[in-house]
Amino acid sequence: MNNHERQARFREIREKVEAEQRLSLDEGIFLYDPQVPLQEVGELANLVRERKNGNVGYYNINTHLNPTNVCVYRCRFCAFRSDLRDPKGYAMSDEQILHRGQEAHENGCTEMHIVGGLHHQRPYEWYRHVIELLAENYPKIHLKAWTAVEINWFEFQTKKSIRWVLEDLQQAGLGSMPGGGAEIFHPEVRDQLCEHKANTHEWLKIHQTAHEVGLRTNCTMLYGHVEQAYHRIDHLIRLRELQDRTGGFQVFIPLAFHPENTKLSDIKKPSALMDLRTMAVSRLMLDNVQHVKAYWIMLGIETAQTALAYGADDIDGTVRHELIYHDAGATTPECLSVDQIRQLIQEAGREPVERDTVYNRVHRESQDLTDWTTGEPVAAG
Ligand code: V47
Ligand code: SF4
Repeated sequence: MNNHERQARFREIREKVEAEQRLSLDEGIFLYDPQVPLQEVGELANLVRERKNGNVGYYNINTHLNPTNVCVYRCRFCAFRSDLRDPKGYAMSDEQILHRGQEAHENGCTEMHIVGGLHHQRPYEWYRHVIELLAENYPKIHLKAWTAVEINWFEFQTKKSIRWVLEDLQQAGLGSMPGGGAEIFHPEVRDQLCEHKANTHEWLKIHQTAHEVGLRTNCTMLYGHVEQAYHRIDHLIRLRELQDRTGGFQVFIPLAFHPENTKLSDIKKPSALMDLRTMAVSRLMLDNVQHVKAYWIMLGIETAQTALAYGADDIDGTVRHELIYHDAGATTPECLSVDQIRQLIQEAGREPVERDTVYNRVHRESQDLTDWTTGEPVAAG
């Protein structure tokens, strides 16, 4: 395709986006062509972002909890997991888990993001207990927990249906599900990364069932390893098709591969240009998902700020105790204070808005962070 043809093709795509028409697989792949100026793809994504979410830049006050890193699987991109007998391996006690809950409460967190490994010796009841323990002691903190990979493991452990597992976890206090474990759906890639864990059909079926039982969920895509543009767009279209049926995805999070300490450590981390293009193309393809998140821990602060002009409207949270990206070489800080996160959104020209996990605005009495259970001032971040 020569330059003239490329410009004509882009004009057609622009007209479709302006008319709120859906982009095709071929059009998505075209937008990944490095000859198509990133700036122009970004501007188009920004149009959609502002149409859907105005000038708002969302963040939340949250913390992470990884109750165990011991995992029966060995995904080739994972630096977090540990073998059962490895000194790095751990499984938290109730006291340690409650301590994290208390810390989250004192820091004004509205959310705990809880995921981990699939421990060889911990039964389903232990994973359920983690939720119940926190829900009983900290009932106002929303528990966004267990990826579809974990739910699939619980199904295997309990020999019950997906619906049974999800409803049982809801009863224990589960509030919603994070988007991990999606990786790349296309078998040409998935089979190279993580052939043993929940497959594409199972991942999608679990999210569909979660939506049916009233749980909102998030969705992700792991990019920048062995996949091609075709696989990324195929992945986005599979998410878009499920969203057409259920409407239960609230946010999409593109996840940039971090190679350090993984079995794919010879691959280079994706560039900021790739990060921004993926953000923008995702915003353009996923016309039926309300939010796109630039997860600052994974992107780095500067790229996450820039992403707020390339389709993203959310930067995730203050975060604390993140392991998955830091084990894989992320150099971002361990957490940000509320002031810092608000400032970085403002610097990007957006209006910082605190949200809860399901995107309700959180109204606090003043911007000084107060503990929402007691009204007392708390130290943020
Ligand atoms: O499923 C693991 C990915 C996911 C690496 O729902 C890696 O709000 C890059 O899903 N390099 C877990 N990625 C994280 C996740 C997530 C994060 C933030 C917010 C939300 C949300 C979800 O992280 C895994 C996998 O896809 N991952 N190792 C790595 N080395
Ligand atoms: Fe286990 Fe999850 Fe790591 Fe895969 S990505 S090895 S399932 S902890």
